[in-house]
Amino acid sequence: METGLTREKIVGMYRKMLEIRSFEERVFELYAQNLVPGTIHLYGGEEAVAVGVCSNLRKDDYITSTHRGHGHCIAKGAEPKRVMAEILGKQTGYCKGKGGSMHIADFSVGMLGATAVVGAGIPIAMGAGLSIKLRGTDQVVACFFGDGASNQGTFHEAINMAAVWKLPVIFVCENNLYAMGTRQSIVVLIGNIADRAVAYGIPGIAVDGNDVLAVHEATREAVERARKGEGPTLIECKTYRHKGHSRIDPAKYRPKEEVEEWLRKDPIRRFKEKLLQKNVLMEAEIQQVKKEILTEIEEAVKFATESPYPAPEGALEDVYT
Ligand SMILES: Cc1ncc(C[n+]2csc(CCOP(=O)(O)OP(=O)(O)O)c2C)c(N)n1
Ligand SMILES: [Mg+2]
Repeated sequence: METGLTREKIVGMYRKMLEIRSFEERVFELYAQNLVPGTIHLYGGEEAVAVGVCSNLRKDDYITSTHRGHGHCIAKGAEPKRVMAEILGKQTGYCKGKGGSMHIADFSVGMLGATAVVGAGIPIAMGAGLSIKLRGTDQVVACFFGDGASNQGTFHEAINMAAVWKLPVIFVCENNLYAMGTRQSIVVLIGNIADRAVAYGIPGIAVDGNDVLAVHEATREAVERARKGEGPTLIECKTYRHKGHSRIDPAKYRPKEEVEEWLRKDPIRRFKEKLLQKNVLMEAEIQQVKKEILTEIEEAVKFATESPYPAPEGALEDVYT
């Protein structure tokens, strides 16, 4: 394949997408068994975005995430077993079980945190970008948010400020066509959210968010610009969530044909077919990768289910730092 990427890198990207998908399928089962406190927002169908973006980042780069953040965490290098423990509300989770599915942070890999407040991660990413600029390092921040979040005031304020100060931020809009049950086309009249970049004087690019290599390439250029001090980029990734907004949403507002069309564009299956066709991977290797992932995830489930819940006495710890 003409990608300029090593085979190891490409296989790693496939593996990461499959890991996120399998991880969440297991989370869904645990939810059905009543083992997950609160709700969950599954990322299934959007894996190429997190992986295409994060495969360009170093460990010391940062990301900010959303309510749909399991995939972002794992793509940035968080350990699945500690993500799983957090989702199950256990003491061994990244936030000692006090954050749960929507509030996972792992500073050790630059994951600055998920937030349930739509659009709240955008100014946080801008602030992290400012800290990088003031410290004079060549780190970057990737900021994930949805199409719905792009209609929040924070989008305008933070992107404009990042543009003016030429901050090293890659704004990644995951356009999955819906904000809860609201179809994007009835609340936004332009075809590409990326076109809004013009208003801030920065590059804006819309890519096929179900093509991990396309996301990777768009991000590679944006990261290069950011590291050189040339400022932010807005990347819109066109994608689709396979399931409803959250676990209680059967997503009846979506036409059947639309769902079927996007299922055919499944990013993992598409990438697998490409890899097989170009002889980058053989079917037996794919089976091996699957086996390894399933083993790893079962270990994560065991770790999480066997871990204790946090002690009530610790409820007020870590509230202020
Ligand atoms: C400030 C704020 N308003 C409303 C909500 C309720 N809410 C949670 S998720 C969501 C939709 C977000 O849509 P989008 O940004 O497209 O992300 P997606 O769920 O599609 O990934 C809404 C309205 C919220 N959590 N925060
Ligand atoms: Mg959306």
